[in-house]
Amino acid sequence: MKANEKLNIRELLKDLNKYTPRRRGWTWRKKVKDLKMGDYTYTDCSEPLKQSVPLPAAKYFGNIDPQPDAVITTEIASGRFEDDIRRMRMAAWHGADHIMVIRTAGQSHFDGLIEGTPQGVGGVPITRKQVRAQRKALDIIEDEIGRPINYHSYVSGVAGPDIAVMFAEEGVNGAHQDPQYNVLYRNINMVRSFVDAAESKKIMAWAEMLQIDGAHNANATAVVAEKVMPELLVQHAINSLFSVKTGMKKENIALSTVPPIASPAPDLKINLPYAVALRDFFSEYKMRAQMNTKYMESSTREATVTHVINMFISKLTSADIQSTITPDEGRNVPWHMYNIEAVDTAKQTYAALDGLKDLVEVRTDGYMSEKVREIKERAVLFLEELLAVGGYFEAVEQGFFVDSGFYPERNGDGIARKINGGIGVGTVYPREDDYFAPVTAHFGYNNNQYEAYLDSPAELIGGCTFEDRNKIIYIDELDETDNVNKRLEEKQEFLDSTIIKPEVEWLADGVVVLDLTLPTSIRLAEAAAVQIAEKMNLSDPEVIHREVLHPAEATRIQIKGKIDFTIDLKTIKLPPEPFLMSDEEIKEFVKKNPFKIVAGTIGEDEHSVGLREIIDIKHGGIEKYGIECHYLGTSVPVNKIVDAAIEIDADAILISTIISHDEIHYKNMKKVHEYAVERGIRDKIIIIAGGTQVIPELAVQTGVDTGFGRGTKGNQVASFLVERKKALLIK
Ligand code: Z98
Repeated sequence: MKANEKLNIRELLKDLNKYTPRRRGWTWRKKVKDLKMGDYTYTDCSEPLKQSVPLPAAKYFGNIDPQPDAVITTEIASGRFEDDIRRMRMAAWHGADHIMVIRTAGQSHFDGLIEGTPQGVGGVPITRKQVRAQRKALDIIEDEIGRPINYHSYVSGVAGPDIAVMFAEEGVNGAHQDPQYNVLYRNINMVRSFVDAAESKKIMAWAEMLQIDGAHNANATAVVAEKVMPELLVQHAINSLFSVKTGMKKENIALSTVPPIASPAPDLKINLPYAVALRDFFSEYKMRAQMNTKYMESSTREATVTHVINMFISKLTSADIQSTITPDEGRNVPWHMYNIEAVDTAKQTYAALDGLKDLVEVRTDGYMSEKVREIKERAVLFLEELLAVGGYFEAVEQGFFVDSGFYPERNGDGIARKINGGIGVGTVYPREDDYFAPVTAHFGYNNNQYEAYLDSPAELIGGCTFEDRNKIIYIDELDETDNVNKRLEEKQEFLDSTIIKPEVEWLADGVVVLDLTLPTSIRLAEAAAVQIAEKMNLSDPEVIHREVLHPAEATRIQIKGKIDFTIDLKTIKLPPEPFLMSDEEIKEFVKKNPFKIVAGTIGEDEHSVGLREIIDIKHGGIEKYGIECHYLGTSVPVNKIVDAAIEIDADAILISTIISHDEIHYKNMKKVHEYAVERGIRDKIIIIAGGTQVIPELAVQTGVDTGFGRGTKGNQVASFLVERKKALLIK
């Protein structure tokens, strides 16, 4: 795959029935001790990528792109898996190596696998075809970036074990699995959920998938998230130990941890002791740190700040996986650009905090030790009471979980479920004495009558689908109207073509965002913004963010809408790219070949700002490269500037003109050139003319070496000077 080529989705979908995943299990990043990059040595970084998109500021540091040692997660699920694949490629190039795919709303309640690739709502339907296509795409993407990518979704709901089997067959690398999630948030019967979980976990253990639990959901659901801190530890404990008992390795069990509160509350005072308490209790397990979605509304700025502060805690307490909720999640189904922003936020923050633990230490006395101990004590007491009432099921019946009281306080508003209630109640049956399932990684009683096959029951049938992939039944599209091929047909105009439209999540969805500051109150601003969008011919306008700048003076509104026109790239005539040398190259040349220029605005032109910007170091002017600049001022007569150049033996003359009536700017350029010829220096001096009205092609026709128009920067001028001087030296 070439960097400048697009992924061909149709090609990718070909021969999916023959695809075999190339590995099983989870992959961690490879930490590099004292990684050298550019002028720096990194303490907590992993192997660099083969190809990537570095942070914008990297250009000041030799384009280095240090990759932290923590795995970086991004959640991508727009409803159309084919568009998500393109976004996965973008995210991987920015530094994500854990791609999580959210399931379409309600998939927890489907009692089996679904097939095909229908369009999803709030996520994508997790089907074999969809999973396979994405895993196959990630194989290609990981080859181009040079790092394995973990693919992840959910093993929850009433079809948990079926999904676990399909994931094991398809090389899915990680999954959320926690029966408490089913019970509390999906009202699935608790007995059924725990039985299913035993089976699912056993399969996940065989496939060496990484498991993430569901405790953090209590945080997002609770009335006051900090009050559920004790129960969070209990939920983690139940799922972790249960998983170990099914045969899962501890290093494949990740606790899903979320800092419970966010500023303007004093974030660190609560979230840091909580994180420390958690690590004290669960030091043998991995930590997956996610940010708390509870407080996320429509401000992408606020979400980003919360994310960064959360990562400060992750870094102080060594999270193994850093999740990146997109900063637009409170207002849209996540868009491409926000996934990328979140991944970059993580990469940037981790690079900034490299070596943090060598620089600062978390205190273990005073406030910290008291708070940590308090959280732990409350958790232990919670667990003891749970045991005293008869165990987890009884505790859930009594509404122990997600109560708004801070344990041992209880407000009676927890999520209570009945042991004899919920989806799938009464569907668990004891196995008969002669029960036998010829499958691998099956939990519990099996095949006592086939003693020779106790450890490998699948051998009796020559292997199950885990050993013999030919036994997997791959079903392609069943729905004739809602399938990927139909969707691609509808987008044909934009596939393999030069026709484009802007997009935020799906190819050519046409969505754009306007950012408006309106000098009025919030409600009026909102209504006015809709009118503005309509007048700009945007269809389906919808305000996605409102922010008071002042109750009367101004409101900021972000509004989205759709455009209905396209652009054909074939019609675009691109000017040649400005020639640019690196700063180091220019400096190096000037050091070896001392370089002098004279400069001034000429004729009767008093506009000196542009020229000063080109010269002055302040905004990156040419003096920063060591070029000796003699600025003669404004309205310098033509002869004087050339004479001055001769007097100081300058290498170049820089003239600037803004006034352009009667083509006076070109006429003056011609005069400078001709006078330089007359004085016999033209063949060894460079003459450059700049100004807002200067068109380079026309400037050259006057005899000067080149012209620079509006928006020119010092590095462009310096690059030209050096290039031209090199040519003169060769002559
Ligand atoms: C995250 N952004 O954790 P359905 N099982 C568990 C879960 O935590 C979740 C699901 C299933 C968050 C996503 N978690 C929230 C243990 C969801 C979701 O299909 O919505 O029921 O599964 O990364």
